[in-house]
Amino acid sequence: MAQQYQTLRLVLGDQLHQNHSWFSSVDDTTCYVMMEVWSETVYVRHHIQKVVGFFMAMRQFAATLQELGHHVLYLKLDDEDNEQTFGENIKKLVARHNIQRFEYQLPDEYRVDEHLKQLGAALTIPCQAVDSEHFLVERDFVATLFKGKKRFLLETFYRKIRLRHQLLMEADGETPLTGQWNYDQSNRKKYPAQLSIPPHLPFLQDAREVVAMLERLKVPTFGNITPDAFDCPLTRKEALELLEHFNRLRLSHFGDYQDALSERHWLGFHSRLSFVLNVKLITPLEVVEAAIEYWKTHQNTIDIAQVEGFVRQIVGWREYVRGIYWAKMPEYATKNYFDHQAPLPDFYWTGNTKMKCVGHAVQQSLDRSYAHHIQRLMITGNFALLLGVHPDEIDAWYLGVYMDALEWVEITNTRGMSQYADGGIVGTKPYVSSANYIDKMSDYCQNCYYDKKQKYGSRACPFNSLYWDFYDRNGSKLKNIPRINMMLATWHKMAADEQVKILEQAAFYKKNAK
Ligand code: FAD
Ligand code: DLZ
Ligand code: SF4
Repeated sequence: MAQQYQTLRLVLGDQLHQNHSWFSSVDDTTCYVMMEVWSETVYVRHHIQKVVGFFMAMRQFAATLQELGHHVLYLKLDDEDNEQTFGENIKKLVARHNIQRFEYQLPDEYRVDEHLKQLGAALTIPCQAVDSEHFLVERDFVATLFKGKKRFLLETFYRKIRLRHQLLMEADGETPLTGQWNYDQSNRKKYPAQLSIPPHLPFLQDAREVVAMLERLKVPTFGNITPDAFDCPLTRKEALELLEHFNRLRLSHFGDYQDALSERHWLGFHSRLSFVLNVKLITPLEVVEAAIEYWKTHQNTIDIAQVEGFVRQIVGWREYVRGIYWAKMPEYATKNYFDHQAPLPDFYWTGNTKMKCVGHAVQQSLDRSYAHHIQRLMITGNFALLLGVHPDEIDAWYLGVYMDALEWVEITNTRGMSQYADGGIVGTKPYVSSANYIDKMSDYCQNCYYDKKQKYGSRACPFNSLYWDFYDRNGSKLKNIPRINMMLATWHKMAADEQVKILEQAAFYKKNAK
């Protein structure tokens, strides 16, 4: 007979939170279950590194819980006994182990939340959802804060969090350190040619077993992996090492070069903490507190703009987009403000394009399952928006390609910030640019097949004509956005024959982007 437990607790693949109160004591009547399931693996086509990263981190977490004395059931994707959905596996385990009570931590994704609510209703035993004890504010904090408002301003939210958790505040508890809340304006530098960027901290893992399993089961994935040297932090110890490395070597220039792009650097001064944060191996509060602590003891070499920029990303943007997700789902996933309908070009899946900037960002994404924020926003996102790609196709790509992609943070950044498909809930304006901005922030244009200065002609940079085409076709939907008005006026003042040439060139690229 199978072992009997009173309580069954589900731990999802992005709930690897060792310091959760669930694990504070060992209880022989409680069993934890973790499962690799087909339903989560194929709901979107994932990069192979994402699936491997999740499964390996889950397996290590299960082993850690066992070492701590907890009872853990772990279902691998190829276990014969695996019913391949959370719900069916739970039902089977409840019956087999004579479970009297089922508990789960609130999931971060709407899809899974609905699935578990339905499961709870179908079970005949008591079912309880508890907090995941990871985020700084509750799921509905943003919705409550902005009740009745059309715009959800990040800055309002960010200041509330700084005050609530007393982060970078003066002793009076009300004034931000130095009197200034935000140093966004100073985070706009391009990499100087001579700047030396520290090497990244690799975490080379032997992923051969999991890769072989995925191949054997013919799990549909894309992207590249080196199975015996898969580079990804997978444990809490590794997450803490990555954080220490970031504070020591990257924090000093984080803000300065946050928006910089280069063919020579894939990481720059970014942290690469998003995966370990999103699977909860580390908490946002411990990350920002460690960065602030480091800065306090190194104020002679690190200025406040660097640490404030970092804190804003984590306790500002990250928490804020989660709040928007829960305030606006499920309707959010259908938003298409510009009614864009074009398909995503093939080169998003292959990297095969003559555009140096797009090619670099896509190839890096295929090789590393990682791109930093400005690559996602101002290169791949910008180009898809200019081209008028349907947000569903763009979301599927972003959700699949990045290790850190979970819908709550992916869709709000993609459909919201990047594509403005929500009509301005997350972003105050669409993030579009011509070659001018890309050239200002990068070294891409100097080695590109296309000419950054040309708007039309056989070598004209596609960003240029598509940029003006975007204003032309969406003028009526853009005219009330203050910072966009100026560009609309410039477009309308342009000579008619110039406009025709630009629009013809854009029409060509819309059919033949390469
Ligand atoms: P760093 O630059 O070192 O920043 C530190 C941390 O701040 C990140 O680890 C992340 O946790 C947080 N952060 C920074 N910017 C954001 C943001 N806009 N929203 C939420 N958190 C932020 N982030 C994800 O975690 N998952 C996604 O699926 C995701 N999809 C994105 C899609 C698009 C189109 C865009 C424009 C951005 C997306 N982001 C996403 C946000 C951001 O690009 C990544 O968090 C960041 O690039 C991860 O790299 P890093 O850890 O080196 O970040
Ligand atoms: C991303 C992912 C993948 C690929 N596979 C699994 C899985 O098999 N089992 C699991 O528990 N979690 C997986 N995850 C992470 C989930 O998508 C995530 O835990 C939920 O969507 C909740 O956000
Ligand atoms: Fe990108 Fe255009 Fe610059 Fe080429 S010229 S790198 S396509 S912006």
